[in-house]
Parts: sequence; C-alpha cells; structure tokens
Amino acid sequence: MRDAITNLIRNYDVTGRYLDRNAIDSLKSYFESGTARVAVASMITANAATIVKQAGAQLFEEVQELIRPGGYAYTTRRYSACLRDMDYYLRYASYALVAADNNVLDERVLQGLKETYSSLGVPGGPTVLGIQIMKDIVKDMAAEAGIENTDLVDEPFDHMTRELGETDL
Ligand SMILES: CCC1=C(C)/C(=C/C2=NC(=C\c3[nH]c(/C=C4\NC(=O)[C@H](C)[C@H]4CC)c(C)c3CCC(=O)O)/C(CCC(=O)O)=C2C)NC1=O
Repeated sequence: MRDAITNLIRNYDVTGRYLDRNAIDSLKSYFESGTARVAVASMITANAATIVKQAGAQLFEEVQELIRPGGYAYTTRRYSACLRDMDYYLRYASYALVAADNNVLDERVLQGLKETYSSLGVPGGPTVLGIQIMKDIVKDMAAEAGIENTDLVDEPFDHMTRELGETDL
C-alpha cells in the first residue's frame, strides 16, 4: 500500500536524488489538500450507511431490471451482496482519499475484480453507475459542509470506474 508521500520518496530514492522543486511543490499541494481530505473521509465514515442505502435506492430506481426476477440484485442474497460491494467501494475510497493515492484500490479492491464479476455474471455497467452515484452524494455532502474544491473527491471513485472499464450503462 502506498500514499502520496511514500510514493514520492520512493521515486526520489531509487535515483538517489534530493527532493527538488517539483517534489516540494507536490508535497505542498498534498499538505494543502490534507484538511479537506480528512474532512471528507470523516464525513464518509459518519454517513457510510446512509450513503450506501441512498445510492443503492437510486441505482435500483435507475436500473430497475436489477431487482426484477432474473436481475443481478434479485433475491435477498444478491441484493445484500450488491450493497456490501458498494460499501467496500465507499470505504476503500475513503482510504484512498486520505492517502491521496489510488494504490490501495488497486491492491485491495480492483485486483481480480473484473474476472470475479464476469465469472459471477455481475454486470460492470450498473456497478460503475452505483460508484458514480456514491461519488455525487459524497461531493454534495462535502460542498454542503463548505469544502470549496470537491474535485479531489473524484479521484478514487473515477479510478475504480475506469478500472472496471465498462461503458455500457
Ligand atoms: C474489498 C474487495 C472486495 C470486493 C470488491 C468484492 C466483491 C465481490 N462481490 C461478489 C459478489 C456479488 N456482487 C454483486 C454486486 C452487484 N449486483 C448488482 O446487481 C449490482 C450491479 C452490483 C452492486 C452494485 C452481486 C449480486 C454478487 C453475488 C453474485 C452471486 O453470487 O450470484 C463477490 C463474490 C463472493 C461473494 O459473494 O462474496 C466478490 C468477491 N469482494 C471483496 O472482498
């Protein structure tokens, strides 16, 4: 697992360089965004159950086939597996936000996920949609809490949807 700082130090260490102007600039921007990152992560922690529930409801509203007989979230078991997956995405997004690095997502969430989903027949498109809905909810919450630049919220959610790599919404 990596974060913005260990990642940067590692890059400089492999070539035996002192931290230069570029390194200092990216460290500064990391620390400047730090307060907002921590605030959003704690907001996610405090509202995780609500965010997942609301995002799930919106997803099943937008893609109603999912919860109809034969759908991928039909039966209580699949329905709860889906919400549990959404909860994973949200929790790991909060880690990646604080780390300012998506490596934790690659290592803990995305590795082998596409293969697992395709072998189970879980569709990528609606999963991507569910992740994007959670992103929007978190961004709205952050904006309401007075966080000015909510762009940093995009990073982990967009990374997961890019890696799931489905566009057939
Ligand atoms: C922390 C990293 C991690 C991830 C990401 C993860 C995902 C994950 N989701 C699974 C299942 C599942 N995931 C879903 C998800 C959905 N169904 C839908 O309609 C939607 C499109 C979507 C929700 C947004 C479903 C329905 C299953 C059960 C599929 C089945 O067994 O038939 C499975 C198979 C094993 C199981 O059921 O637990 C895994 C491994 N597990 C992990 O440990």
